Amino acid sequence: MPLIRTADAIRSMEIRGAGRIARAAAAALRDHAGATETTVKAAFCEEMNWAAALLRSTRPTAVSLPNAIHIVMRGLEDAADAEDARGIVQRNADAFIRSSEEAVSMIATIGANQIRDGDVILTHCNSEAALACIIEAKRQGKKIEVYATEVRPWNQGLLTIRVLNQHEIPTHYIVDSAVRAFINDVDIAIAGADAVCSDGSVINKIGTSQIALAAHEARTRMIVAAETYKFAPRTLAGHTIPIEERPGSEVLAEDLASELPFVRVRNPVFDVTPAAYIDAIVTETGLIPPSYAPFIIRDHLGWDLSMIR
Ligand code: RI2
Repeated sequence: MPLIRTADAIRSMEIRGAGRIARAAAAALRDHAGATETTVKAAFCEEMNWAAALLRSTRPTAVSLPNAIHIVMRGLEDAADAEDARGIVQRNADAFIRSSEEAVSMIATIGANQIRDGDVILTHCNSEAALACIIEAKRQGKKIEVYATEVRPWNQGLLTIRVLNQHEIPTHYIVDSAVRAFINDVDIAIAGADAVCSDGSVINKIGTSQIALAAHEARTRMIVAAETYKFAPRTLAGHTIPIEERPGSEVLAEDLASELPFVRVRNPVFDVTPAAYIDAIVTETGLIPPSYAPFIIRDHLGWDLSMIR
């Protein structure tokens, strides 16, 4: 898919999910590098930096996106010439896409160990990483049931229940506001992540923090499935992650909204779950307590921490 088309698809959520947008951005950079014909290194780098900035601007919250772009663009400035730079981008992108897919498989194996035979699981939104754990538990022969939320306003829960049904996993489909009513029937809640901050807090689909609160009150385990490239290096320096707010028309039809001039729709897409409400994070490097987040950033993201601005 060409660069501008990929950027539009990420912005409009035609391509969505923190992992999927990261892989789509990496593929777009790789293909753009191939399509950029200049033989002048400086012009090539300028074009790629423009492409990277365009992709970075599409969605502000999922750290997977800037991290993937950073990984793909790494080493570009040190290239001998334009051809060398092109090869660096293409190899980095392919390696990132491969490692991102392998990370989901590792997370599936590690996360499935947290699910016991007979467990009732609650999941929210449509997370490839969280679903991989559930599907692997089923593949291992564990008898499991799932509660899946609807996920207003985009209804990503519909994608989730299709996947669960395809794997013949008995599933209860519930509206978002029914979580507390069912939380005592649940043994473990599993969510994905758009970003993990250095203090171990997790940014994920709006509603995740309410689920974590309900789980905490009911003494139900809450775990998060997140690849290491979803950890946010700049949060080590105290930076916060902007929470995307999408148009009110996604929540309330414009004709109805126009009849209600005193009503303003708020539509934040993500929320922050404090580390205290998360029991563990499943990464491809192992199961970690949220307090281990800074070490993931230091040891697995390849950032020069002294350069963080
Ligand atoms: P994976 C999604 O964001 C959801 O918040 C989901 O939990 C998260 O990305 C992680 O998804 P959106 O794009 O990378 O639906 O695990 O706003 O698939």
